[in-house]
Amino acid sequence: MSTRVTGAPRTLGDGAAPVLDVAYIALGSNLGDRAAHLSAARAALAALPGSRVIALSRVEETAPLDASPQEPYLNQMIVLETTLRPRELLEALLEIERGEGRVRTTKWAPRTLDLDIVQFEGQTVTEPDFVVPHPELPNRDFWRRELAEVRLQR
Ligand code: A4P
Ligand code: MG
Repeated sequence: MSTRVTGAPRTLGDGAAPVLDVAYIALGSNLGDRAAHLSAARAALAALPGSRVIALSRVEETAPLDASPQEPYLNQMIVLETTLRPRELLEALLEIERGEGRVRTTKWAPRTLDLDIVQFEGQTVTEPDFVVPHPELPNRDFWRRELAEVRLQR
């Protein structure tokens, strides 16, 4: 699997240090070898250009939020320091999902790998197809628990 993101690192000006964002990324899987999909996602995130994993929560098993019968999820939160712009990061996450065989069918369908940007430190995104903080954050106890866990490591 390979992930390619184009574009030079952002800088504040000539010779200035690159602009670093801190992104809180939720990993989820409830299809196939769930642990292997999360493991591949961790490796792919760590290998993104201009990026470094600075904290990660434990992997936890959670009951599916959907009322329809589904397998339980493995969930984990990762904190990524990155020079990628928010949109570049989202594109990279979608490519990592595809690399793990993610096929989009219906909303909330079982998935090999789901990568959601839950929060950025110090910035919000409100675009038609891209919203950060993730609108579901208030409704997901496991994300809030994992956020608390990774914040203790910072
Ligand atoms: N998108 C918009 N904002 C964001 C963001 N902050 N981060 C867009 C990532 N993507 C964002 O996502 C659809 C589109 O959302 C993306 O292409 C991107 O442009 P999707 O993953 O194709 O759709 P989805 O996952 O079926 O729907 P949605 O609403 O994204 O669902 P979620 O929030 O991903 O939740 N139960 C348990 N226990 N654990 C889980 O992790 N996850 C889901 C899916 C359902 N039930 C779960 C869990
Ligand atoms: Mg998603």
